[in-house]
Amino acid sequence: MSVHIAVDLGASSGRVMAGAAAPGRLELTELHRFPNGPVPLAGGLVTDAVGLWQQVLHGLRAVARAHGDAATVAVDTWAVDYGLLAADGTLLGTPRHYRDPRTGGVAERVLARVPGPDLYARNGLQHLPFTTIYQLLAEADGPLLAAASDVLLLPDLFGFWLSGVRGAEATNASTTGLADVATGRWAPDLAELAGLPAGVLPPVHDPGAVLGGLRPDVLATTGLGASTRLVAVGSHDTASAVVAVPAEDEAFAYVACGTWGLVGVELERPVLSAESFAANFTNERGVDDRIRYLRNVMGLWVLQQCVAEWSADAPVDLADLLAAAAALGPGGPRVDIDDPRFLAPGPMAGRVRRAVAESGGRPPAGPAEVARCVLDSLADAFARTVADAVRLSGHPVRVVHLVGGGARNRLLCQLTANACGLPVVAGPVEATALGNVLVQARAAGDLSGSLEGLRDLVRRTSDLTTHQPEPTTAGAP
Ligand code: LFR
Repeated sequence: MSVHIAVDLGASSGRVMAGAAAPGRLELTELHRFPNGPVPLAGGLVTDAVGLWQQVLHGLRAVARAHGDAATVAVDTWAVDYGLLAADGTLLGTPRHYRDPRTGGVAERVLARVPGPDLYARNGLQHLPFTTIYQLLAEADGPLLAAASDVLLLPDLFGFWLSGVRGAEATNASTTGLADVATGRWAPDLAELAGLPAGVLPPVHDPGAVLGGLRPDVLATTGLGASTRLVAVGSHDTASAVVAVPAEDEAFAYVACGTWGLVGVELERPVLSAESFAANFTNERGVDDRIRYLRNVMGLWVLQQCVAEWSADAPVDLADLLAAAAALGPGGPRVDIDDPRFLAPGPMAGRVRRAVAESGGRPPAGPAEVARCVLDSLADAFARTVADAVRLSGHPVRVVHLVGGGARNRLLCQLTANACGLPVVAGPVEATALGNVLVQARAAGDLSGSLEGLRDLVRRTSDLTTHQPEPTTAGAP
């Protein structure tokens, strides 16, 4: 079987995986993993893109050593962030991180000019303060945008460094606020709204496109062969994760849970109703032109930040922490986990305690109580969002698939099953890298057919755990 390299850069860690797929077989081996996160710099938050690139090269060398060569390589990362390129390919500045405070108040400026419902009709997106269109407006206050010849979304920036190709992959383009929800292509009126110089958005291509060979310098430093091709996959990590949801049929909801929890259903067509706008649901583009109808829930970020804070005093054993949180039982305090106060990095446990106190509850005391409060709140938000997705789309659901790193957290999976009143199938943990590999393998001709066939393969080859709702605590379906 030929080797397909998945470069998967997540919010808290990146990895380079070697995958292979054929009818009835799907394999994935991790060759390199490295930490990632927003880097505080000069009062802002940035992504260390060059540091990540160095790690990617390290991973590619490991693949070449282990396998001799690879047929294809593809990159996925989180959405909305970008780098600016000069005409000669120089990276201008350091890509800002979407949690950077520079977007404060920017969305409001846009919405004063274009009513929210009109914007929703054009780009189909939920309101998030850090969507690319708002980041670019903030960018225009600085010196770099005027000097840029291309705005490249992060996976496309890594693709450029790998191959020299300047393009925009469609699933990630759909998260920018600059793409037409009806066509998935750039909308000139939205680019104008963002004040973008003409021509800085590169041509959009679909997942599955074979983009070209690797640069000679990349071949020389990694040991990969001249026949290795860069392929476009669902370069938005969530799009790749949804490809690898091990669903048996279409009656499923998904929770792609890592640093974020992306909760929704897959549809053939966008939902642009007034109710959908009011509920802040998004219509992001999936692989094979499916619609990822979902909402961002804060995800494991809040717990990750709490653990980072507690670890400064003494190392925290996550398994012990979760066991202590599980032992506390149900009925504890809850917060609105989507409260914007939880968005920025920093000491989080105090924010959780204050949020509980403000709503009249008894603030959680030690780490176990805080963790339990965060996970109960998260499970409630997941359940509310699944119910909203079903109600707003009319798409029936019999099961919830929880994929990504959150699938390792048995307490979260069980609480989600209880809150949803539906079975939760947990796994695969590496759904994003699997979805990345599957689309490469299909582009290379190792697999064929629809997403349903790819999902069937994931179901038959992955370790999955089903959590049934517990009868004593199950919520209304
Ligand atoms: C998940 C994710 C979400 C996106 C957020 C910010 O990793 O890609 O889908 O809304 O990160 O880019």
